[in-house]
Amino acid sequence: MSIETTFSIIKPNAVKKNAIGAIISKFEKNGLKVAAAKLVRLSKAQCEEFYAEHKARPFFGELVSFMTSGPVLLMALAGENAVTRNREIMGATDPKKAAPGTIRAEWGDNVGENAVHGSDSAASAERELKLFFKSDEFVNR
Ligand code: FUP
Repeated sequence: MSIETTFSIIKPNAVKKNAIGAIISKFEKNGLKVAAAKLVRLSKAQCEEFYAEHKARPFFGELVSFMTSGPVLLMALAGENAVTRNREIMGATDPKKAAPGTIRAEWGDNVGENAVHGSDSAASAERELKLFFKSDEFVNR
């Protein structure tokens, strides 16, 4: 067991549903703490860089347009095995396949508008956190 920090986004559809509090509560009840957070509207360039690995996928354009369609909450989440734990709390990418009680089962609309993003590995978490947060924006608590 080790304390990790992972990167999370509450996506535009979940922000529109006014579910920020309920989603953060889910993280907190499951052992993760918010270590940094900001509510922003991402630019097209920021989204394209963030999702660069999906550039060739057929859904890339739609993904970028969805992620820039409204404000998102960017967060650093800290806790034991935070990367894996966050993925468990989020549920499967496709909300229809997400286990009951997971965030995507509750607030996801479809495979694209799936309420939250979470880093898929420690290396991704490091890259993604660096894209959006400066080192002095993290709080140890
Ligand atoms: P995840 O790591 O669970 O977010 O899933 P992926 O890395 O496979 O996908 C990244 C994002 O691409 C998803 F959050 C939503 C989008 N996506 C689609 O829009 N359609 C798909 O068929 C697969 C993914």
